Amino acid sequence: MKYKVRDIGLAEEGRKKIEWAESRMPVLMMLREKYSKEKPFKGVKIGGSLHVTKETAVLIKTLVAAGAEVAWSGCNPLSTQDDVAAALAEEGISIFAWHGMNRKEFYWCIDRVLEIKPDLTLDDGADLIFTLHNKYPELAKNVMGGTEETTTGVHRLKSMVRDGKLMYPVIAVNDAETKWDFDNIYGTGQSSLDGIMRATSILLAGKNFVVAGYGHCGKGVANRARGMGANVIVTEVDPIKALKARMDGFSVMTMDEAAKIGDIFITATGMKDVIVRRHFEKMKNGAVVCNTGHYDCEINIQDLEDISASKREIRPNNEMYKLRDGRKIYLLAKGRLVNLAAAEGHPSEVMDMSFANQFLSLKYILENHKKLEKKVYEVPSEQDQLVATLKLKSMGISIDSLTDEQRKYLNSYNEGT
Ligand code: ARJ
Repeated sequence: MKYKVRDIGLAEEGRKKIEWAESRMPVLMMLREKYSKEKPFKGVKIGGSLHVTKETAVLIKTLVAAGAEVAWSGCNPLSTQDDVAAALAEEGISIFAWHGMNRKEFYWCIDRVLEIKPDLTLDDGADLIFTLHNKYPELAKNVMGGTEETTTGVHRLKSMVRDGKLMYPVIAVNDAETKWDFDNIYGTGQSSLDGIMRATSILLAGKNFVVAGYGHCGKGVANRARGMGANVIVTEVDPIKALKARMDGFSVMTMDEAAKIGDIFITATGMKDVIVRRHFEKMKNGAVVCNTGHYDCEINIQDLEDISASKREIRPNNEMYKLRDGRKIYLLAKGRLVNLAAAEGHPSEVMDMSFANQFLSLKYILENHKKLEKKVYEVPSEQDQLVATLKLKSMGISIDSLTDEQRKYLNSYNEGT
């Protein structure tokens, strides 16, 4: 089976979305221009599991232009853009992804990707790597290496390394400065609000906007929500992050306190059970609850179901839960990451850098895998510098450079006060 998508007839719409993304991903297009000639991935099979969006399509097309054979599945049952998947299928990409798949179908798609016996893997959330290791260990032995897109996936892989389970080297693309300091902050900030506004169409100004988690993603969401005029409240378990949130001017309190006053709740922690039954029981009538973390474990939906008399979809990606006491709580995107399930994910401009890091990290593994160990690596620092330099160039921005004298000073210790 070459591909399985929702409707191949959506391909034309998908092609237009991809064309739009290509116009806003100049760094990846520069890499495509350069490497479509050199074809470093000629004869190389790449298995990918990453949200099927217009931006991911630009990455896939760039890998194929550079010579790779690619097979792909989504990395979340609700994040696939069906028209983009159709466009990729029509271009001959082996893609297995559609919006609204169930868990069984999700892993069926990953199994199809692994049928190409990949030389390199590309993951977002480590579900493909984990399946490869657990279900097809004989395949994992032949993989040169892989990459991981997101914080949650990197944590999962480092746990595998700790237990001696990782069978090949993986580069943590998430930890590239030109990924987390832009994608996680500005991307998650804007796209999460985008998802909330598409699913609710509510005014953010003046609302009590509760952000659980003040890591890179939570910080981005809190700042963008403040920019829209919301009264932002942060909850945390880490005293340093909580202090940072307070010094950044946000109210900080426990979720038990925030539950009583919040109008909109978003989780960005990577942790399970952040919003549970006792919080729902305190919430105001009409509260909106959503998540922007990678997995759908942060909001305990079973707890919400247990105290509800009924539920029905009131708007796309927006379910109205009617509680037994008459209050209504609105759950967005079934608790899955709201930015990709109810909107289109981060804007192309930040994914440009994240995916340039994906491309260059895969190329680095291809060229260096023989000397890499079975552990999680940072991206090479010169790669981070290169991605930032190319991005600035695409923006028409020039910066200063150190003189020889300054370089000497940088490495000296003789000159003091
Ligand atoms: C593809 C996206 C997009 C998008 O880089 C982000 C991250 O860390 C993942 C967590 O699952 C999602 C990923 N991401 C955000 N926006 N991937 N296309 N437009």
